Amino acid sequence: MARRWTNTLTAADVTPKATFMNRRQIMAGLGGMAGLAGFGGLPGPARAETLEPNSWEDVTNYCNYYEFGTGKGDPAQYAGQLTTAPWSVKIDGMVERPGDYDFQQILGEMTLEERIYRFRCVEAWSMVVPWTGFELADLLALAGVKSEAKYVAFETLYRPSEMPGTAYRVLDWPYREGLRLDEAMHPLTLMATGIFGKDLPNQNGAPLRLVVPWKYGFKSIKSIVRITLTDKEPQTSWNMANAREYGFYSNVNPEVSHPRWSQASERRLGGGLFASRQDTLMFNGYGDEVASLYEGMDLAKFF
Ligand SMILES: Nc1nc2c(c(=O)[nH]1)N[C@H]1C(S)=C(S)[C@@H](COP(=O)(O)O)O[C@H]1N2
Ligand SMILES: [Mo]
Repeated sequence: MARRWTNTLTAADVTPKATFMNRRQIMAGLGGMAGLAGFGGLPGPARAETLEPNSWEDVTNYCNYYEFGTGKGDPAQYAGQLTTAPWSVKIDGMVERPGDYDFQQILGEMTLEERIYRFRCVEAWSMVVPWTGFELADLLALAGVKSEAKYVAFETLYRPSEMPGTAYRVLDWPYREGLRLDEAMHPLTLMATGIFGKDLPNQNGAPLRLVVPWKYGFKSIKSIVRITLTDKEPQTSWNMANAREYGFYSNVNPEVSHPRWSQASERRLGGGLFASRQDTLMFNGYGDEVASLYEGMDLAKFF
């Protein structure tokens, strides 16, 4: 197998271990992990309530991945044909060490953690998923972010031969997403490589996808092949498709309605007939951690 890794990095080029450890210890301290052995730092609402994960069946059968069709069951049915090895991620733009980073080699450089996050989709449903992954900040440190970079743009693989849904122009392929650099560097922002302690199933975005727990689900772009550091706000697929309905920030906000539906409450998936509707929390419950990122911004305007 051809290695596409073009850098000659040593551990010393990556975020120093002491820095990792500090952050890990801080997260663990905040998490107060009583009774949740097996899972690493448990940021956000996990420390205030026991988040009971959804079932494997819910998480892997009720998906959004339009490259395989727009039905919630389509990804589970069609994503199996996607080839995910070898896999490389191009990191380019305003970075010190641009290149094609081999996924397996990235994995070897990263500290893997397990975290339970409440995951919120825009169509007023939510799930709780135990993710495995590493902090996006650590991957960005590998490439070395230049000081002029202000945003991070992401792209999903576009491979029509294995992605039947791309025959339909429901979105402008490849699927694109973006974050402001401070959002990308936030310790809650995860590059997920697994769920329930197993590798990510294709329908959930193998081999690596973003998870930004305080934002609506569509920010969590799947099967990433390119990460570009830039000084301009990146274009995003849903904003390109319908700018009135989907903004760049996409923070979970019960006070700002989607033009076609309220965002004030959500249905927790998997609860069957008696699934409780619950009030949606500002920033999906992660406000203590992330509200400061948006201080002074009008969140009705920057939705
Ligand atoms: N490439 C790509 N990424 C994507 C999507 C998609 O259609 N294509 N859908 C998004 C949406 S709308 C949601 S809600 C989440 C769903 O993630 P899940 O299927 O793992 O729950 O993936 C997001 N990432
Ligand atoms: Mo979504």
